[in-house]
Amino acid sequence: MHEPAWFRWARVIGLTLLGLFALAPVYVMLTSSLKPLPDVEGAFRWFPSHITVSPFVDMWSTIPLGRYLVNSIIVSTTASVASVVIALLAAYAVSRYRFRGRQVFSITVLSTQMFPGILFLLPLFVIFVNLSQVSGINLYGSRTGLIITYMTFTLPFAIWMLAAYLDTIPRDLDDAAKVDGSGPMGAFIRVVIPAAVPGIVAVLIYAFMTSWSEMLFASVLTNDSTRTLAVGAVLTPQESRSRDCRRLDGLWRFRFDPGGEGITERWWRGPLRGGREMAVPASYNDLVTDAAEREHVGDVWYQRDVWVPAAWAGQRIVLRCGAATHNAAVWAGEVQVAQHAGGYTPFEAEVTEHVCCGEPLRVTVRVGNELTMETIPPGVASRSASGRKKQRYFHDFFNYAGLHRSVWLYATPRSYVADISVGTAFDPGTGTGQVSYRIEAAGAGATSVRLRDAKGTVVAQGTGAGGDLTVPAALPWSPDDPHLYRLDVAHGDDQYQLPVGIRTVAVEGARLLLNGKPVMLRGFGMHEDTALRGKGHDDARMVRDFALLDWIGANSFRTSHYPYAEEVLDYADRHGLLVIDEAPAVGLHLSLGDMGDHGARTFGPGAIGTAAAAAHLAALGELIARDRNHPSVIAWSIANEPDTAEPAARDYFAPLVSAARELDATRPVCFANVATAPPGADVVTDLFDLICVNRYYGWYAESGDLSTAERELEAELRAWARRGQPILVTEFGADALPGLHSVPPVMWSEEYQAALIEMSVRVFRRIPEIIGEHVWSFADFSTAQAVHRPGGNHKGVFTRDRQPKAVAWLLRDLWRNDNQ
Ligand code: GCB
Repeated sequence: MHEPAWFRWARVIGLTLLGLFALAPVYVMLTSSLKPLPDVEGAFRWFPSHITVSPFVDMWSTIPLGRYLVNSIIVSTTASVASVVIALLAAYAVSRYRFRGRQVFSITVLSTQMFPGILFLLPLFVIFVNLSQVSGINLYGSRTGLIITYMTFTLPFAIWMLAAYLDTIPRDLDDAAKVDGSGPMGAFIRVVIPAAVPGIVAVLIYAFMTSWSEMLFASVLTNDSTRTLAVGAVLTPQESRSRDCRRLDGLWRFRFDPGGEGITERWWRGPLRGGREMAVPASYNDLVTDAAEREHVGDVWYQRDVWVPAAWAGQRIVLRCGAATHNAAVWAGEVQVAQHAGGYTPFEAEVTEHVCCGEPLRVTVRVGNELTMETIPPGVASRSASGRKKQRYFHDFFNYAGLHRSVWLYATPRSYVADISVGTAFDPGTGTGQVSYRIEAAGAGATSVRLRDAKGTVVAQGTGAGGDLTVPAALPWSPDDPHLYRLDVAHGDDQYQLPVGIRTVAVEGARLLLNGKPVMLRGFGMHEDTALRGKGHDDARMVRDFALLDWIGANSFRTSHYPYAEEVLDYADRHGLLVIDEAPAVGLHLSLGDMGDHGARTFGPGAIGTAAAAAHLAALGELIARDRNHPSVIAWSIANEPDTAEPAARDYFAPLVSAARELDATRPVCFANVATAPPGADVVTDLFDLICVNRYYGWYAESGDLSTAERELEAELRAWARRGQPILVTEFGADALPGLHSVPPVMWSEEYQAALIEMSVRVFRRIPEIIGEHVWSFADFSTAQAVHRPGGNHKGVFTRDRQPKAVAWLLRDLWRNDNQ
């Protein structure tokens, strides 16, 4: 038959497109990079910046990207085989038992399938994505999405194709197969399946391609920051009889990536070009001299070589990153081993298969600092008229970025202790302590624990993965005597030693009890912030900060506004500080003050929506998983100053509070309330155990008028007190430029700062429900450049280089007297 020319062309174009489509997975495999689409602002998003693939995460969580291909083949094959089996049975029924709607079925299938993909798939995709945004249910790029697409596309088409195929097999053959007594199923197996093999193969290929394209869509459109390929890291690396560590601090090769070329050009495949070096751990921002580099928005790359000790042969080798702010991907040699979102919690990946003991290993880390409406903390990046990428955010401290904490390479035996969680109880009446423990271990071997006192004497022991240890005449942990036991955990040949403080924390009425006794918290909201190093962890700064806390008589601090380095909590355990441990959820208030937009709504689609909520939940989960064994941590703070006057805040926070309680039922849960959500306006405080309030009467409110400020502060605190819950004032204070003096006290002078703090404390002492005062802030710190921030935020009681302002002496007198 004569084929018209247009038909030949259509066939060539069709086949070429099909070929390209089939090659798409190869493209992904070759580049091994999952690029996000750009953000498009607005409530209705034609293309979201990513599709959250959290339901896939469990499938992928343990599989490094290098094995993406194998993984997708396994998932796609399983899905296609399943759909072919279902389709074959349905097609047999359609073909052999004619039914009335057969033609309607054919027409429906053909009309949905034969539409050019772009016309049909794209609108469907946009609809799915928007429905997901609104409903919070992940319809695309999830298992649900996969099933829906199967139902709408693959299955009907496969049934239709196979039914047409089976129609060509004479029915007499079925009857012949039934002569010896077998039923329709027998005929199906003996005749239909063997005769339909070519059709089955064709449908299998079709189903496989469809399912793979599903996976591909989900992956290619996934912002890398939403997936955590590495297993979250919990146990801090340590040396023991069975473990060895290398801390990769020092100078790394370093390169800015303003054009976002690192991924496409695969910078991990060779030494980073450009000859720059960067200190680790440190923020890079204040170590450079170029303004655009200090304010860079996007990726930077770090790289170094490390010798993997020959003695580690046969061990399990792990690469761990203490904190990469705000998102990162890690390569061991050529293989991507980890990807992580969240700037203040550790992550790690086993790299045993990707290293050679006795040989050097090239470690490359891509660190991204961009904040979006789907990250925690949130932000918005845009381009200025000059073409520069700019980052806006809704919190006060400078958006420092880089490798902020140590990167480690460490080795454990193949069977190892993977995680430990302890809970403690103390009975002040009998003096008996309880330590309950749960061990997660991998590989063969027996698990056992021994609890030793400070002298090393075993006071209790147990076997197995979980249990309770009783310690008669226990020495409880407290700020006055931060007594620590040591839990020696063994699994197989592996050993891990965990410091344990036996203590209880409880909220009873309007009191906070530690070991059954009321405590008053005195201290600060702090920041990890110093000149040059920015947010990089620094033991020297830590030692000085704790020395000053001791000097001034503080017993407590809040890790405002993110989880601090693990070293800080270890130090707090040893030195008896009471810590409110905060998730990095700051700036969830899009209409606040100078940083926000007047009248902007915070929670909901187009603003802080389901993706941000998922990121928040993940950050909270990682915080609790990392810090739940620290006796110093007495409460979880879920967020700082969210807009809790907005009704939608309740639905946003309720699941987070439940998650925190589920993850750790032993500590109170709180958040720091903002001035725009006083009693009456706030819609969430009843969900929490403590009332924490940040109040700036005399500074942002009633500026310069301390007598009115005193009345208003007292009136508001008394209104909170009527709820009968304990109140912690998590922030109060005033900026003071070091060296600016004035009589009478006026704003910005050291005297005014002292007068405001003295007035506030006077009010607190009149209200019995107040269980603590945290001055904002411990030390001056760096902020984004802004007209109201002369060289940063100066609410520090200490200067940025940790010397006292006038108010420090006042607090010292006050708090040291309290302590006596
Ligand atoms: C706040 C914030 C804190 C700011 C502070 C200020 O309420 O929680 O991050 O630094 O006010 O000084 O404005």
